[in-house]
Amino acid sequence: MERSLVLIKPDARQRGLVGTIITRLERQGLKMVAIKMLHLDRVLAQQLYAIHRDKSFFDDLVNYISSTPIIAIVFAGEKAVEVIRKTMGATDPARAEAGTIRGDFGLDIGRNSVHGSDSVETAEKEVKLFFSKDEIYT
Ligand code: DAT
Ligand code: MG
Repeated sequence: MERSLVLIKPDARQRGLVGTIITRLERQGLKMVAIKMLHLDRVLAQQLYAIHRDKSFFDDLVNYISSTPIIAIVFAGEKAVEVIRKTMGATDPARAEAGTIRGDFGLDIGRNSVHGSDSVETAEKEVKLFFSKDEIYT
């Protein structure tokens, strides 16, 4: 079964959107197999976003995701990575379609409410960054 990491970012957690976002993902048939709330340290934030190291927005991104606690979730299901990316919508909420999480709740390209792994390979790496084996249920 495919797995993927979802993060509910500070803007969404602060506005009380955790339940709504989880519900939208569960409605797609995805099963939650791990969940925790955590305040990311900068080292983990930099690892998560290592691919963006050279981008102009990297520091803002790391500062933002480690600013206040977030919710980390592992979802499992058929084509979980793709289903989550579709349910999230485009990176920039201004371009994300209505009915997607980012389209409906995202504030701007930085504060876009959710993170979802972008490929099956990335997903496995990201799941391991956030969860130990015994924290994930089958
Ligand atoms: P996604 O989160 O859709 O996978 P990404 O991997 O390209 O998008 O970028 C990671 C995060 O970085 C994204 O959720 C928000 C931020 N970001 C991306 N492009 C940005 C930009 N041009 N300016 C500011 N922040 C940006
Ligand atoms: Mg990405």
